[in-house]
Amino acid sequence: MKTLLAVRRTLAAGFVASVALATGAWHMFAAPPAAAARPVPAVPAARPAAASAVSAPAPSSTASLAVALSLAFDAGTAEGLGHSGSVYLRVLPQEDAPVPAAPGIYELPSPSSPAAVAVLAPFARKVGSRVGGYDVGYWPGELRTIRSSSAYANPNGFIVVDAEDRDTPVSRHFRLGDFVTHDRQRNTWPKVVVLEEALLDKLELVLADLERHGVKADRAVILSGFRTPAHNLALGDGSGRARESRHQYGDAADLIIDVNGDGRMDDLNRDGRVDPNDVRVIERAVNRVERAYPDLVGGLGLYRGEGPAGPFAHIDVRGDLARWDRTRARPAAKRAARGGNARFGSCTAPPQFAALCGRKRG
Ligand SMILES: [Ca+2]
Ligand SMILES: [Ca+2]
Ligand SMILES: [Zn+2]
Repeated sequence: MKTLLAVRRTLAAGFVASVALATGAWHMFAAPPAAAARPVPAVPAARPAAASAVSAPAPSSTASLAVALSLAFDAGTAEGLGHSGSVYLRVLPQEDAPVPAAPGIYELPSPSSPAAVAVLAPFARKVGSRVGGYDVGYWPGELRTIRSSSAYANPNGFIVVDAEDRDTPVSRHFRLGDFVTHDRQRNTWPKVVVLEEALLDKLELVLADLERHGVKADRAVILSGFRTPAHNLALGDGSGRARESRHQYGDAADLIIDVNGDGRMDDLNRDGRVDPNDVRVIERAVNRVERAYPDLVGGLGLYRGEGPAGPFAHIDVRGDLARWDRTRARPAAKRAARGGNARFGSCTAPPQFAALCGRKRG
């Protein structure tokens, strides 16, 4: 369990390190191989300055680690990453880090929006069903229960999330804690999360699109983000396809728009009722976003919602267009008997979406 502990380092400001020293908490900042045992100097935020700094021969101090990771974040603008410019988290496989860096969340200095780099713990850190002390189960690719396809390959690594990392902003509207699995290991830290930047980008684009179309969408609630295979299997999803759920791959989220903060989907179409027609407002936004950004194409599921949150939408970025509708009350068994989705080439959708499948690009 110790192997994954204490990987959070806040490199943004020297004073944080100073406070850590003053309070004797420096050990919390697990020393990477070459970390200097000194307060971390403030790191220049400007990317042009960082460019020259990183070409220096020895990227061995904690400061140059921060500089190098700032480069890895490189938004190119003062805003965040992605088409939306609203993604604040760079997910970085450990082998792609510009300098040796321990897995963890590195918050970076940023002149405007928040910025953080998550250096992944390699998938090989998983031993049996566990990563450290956290039980995740087995991915379909490990069990070979699924056709081999890159979309269903095992994740290449894990974001290690300690309790205090939950508040790290990952995009304009979401924090890292929104995506952790809601399972029985409530007090087990660190947890691991799989989360794709493209999902965050798509969610932000959908919210922005809704706002542009006059729908208040400044607050969304993720009902379910990443799900460990163990938790996913325990839940099932009523469609018999739980084993393949994109939630295990960090590119799916179930969400509601909840600007009024009552924990229930808002009346998005303003007809005085909260019902599946409100999820269809999200559906239209997702369709527009996918037309504008074909690289973010993926699944959209509409759910009637039996819980207190009411109807909700599943959105993912699996790479193939998929659509399904669970807004009509129908027992799962009957639903299965009727066949549900049909396949159109590599596209899976109810028959009424066949035209959309035909429009699929890239
Ligand atoms: Ca609400
Ligand atoms: Ca409504
Ligand atoms: Zn879902």
